Amino acid sequence: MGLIQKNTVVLIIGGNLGDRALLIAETTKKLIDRVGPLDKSSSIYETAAWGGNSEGAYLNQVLVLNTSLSPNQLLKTIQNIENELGRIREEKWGNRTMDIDILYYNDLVISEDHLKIPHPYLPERQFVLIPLTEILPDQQHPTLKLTNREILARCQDESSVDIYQKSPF
Ligand code: PH2
Ligand code: MG
Ligand code: MG
Repeated sequence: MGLIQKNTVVLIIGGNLGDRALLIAETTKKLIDRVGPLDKSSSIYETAAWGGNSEGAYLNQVLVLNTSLSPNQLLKTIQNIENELGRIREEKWGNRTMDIDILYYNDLVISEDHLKIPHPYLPERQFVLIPLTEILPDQQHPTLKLTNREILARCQDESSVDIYQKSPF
């Protein structure tokens, strides 16, 4: 790739159907191929389903990648990967093989119907904040003006989040 990959994106990946660990590994491979090089990755966590419509526990991981894709190109790319990995879009917050969500894109703030960055539920979800704080404790949220560690300290969510596989880094 000859392009300069100057943007930093933070993603959360995960699912609660199928071979969850294999799907995490395949997703990471596809993201590195199509989005850009991996800068950091959290441990993989087993997390209780958050929200109403899903049941079995998820595996979740937070990844930091460098990219030359714009936010909309990134969104399109992650939707393609979700579809390739068997994602069937059913009800909101339902069971899924793979969901890839954008948590941050540099310090950008985007509030469009189809794309909101930072992720609007980030402050309410331990399954996001625990892996995020593991790798980026001091990064500041561009609108809350709190670090990830501070957001986690204020989070009321008590759903279980346990290490499944420690980060090799
Ligand atoms: N994703 C959801 C809804 N609930 N719960 C956990 N533990 N992990 C997820 O990734 C998740 C969820 C919708 O995006
Ligand atoms: Mg999601
Ligand atoms: Mg999603």
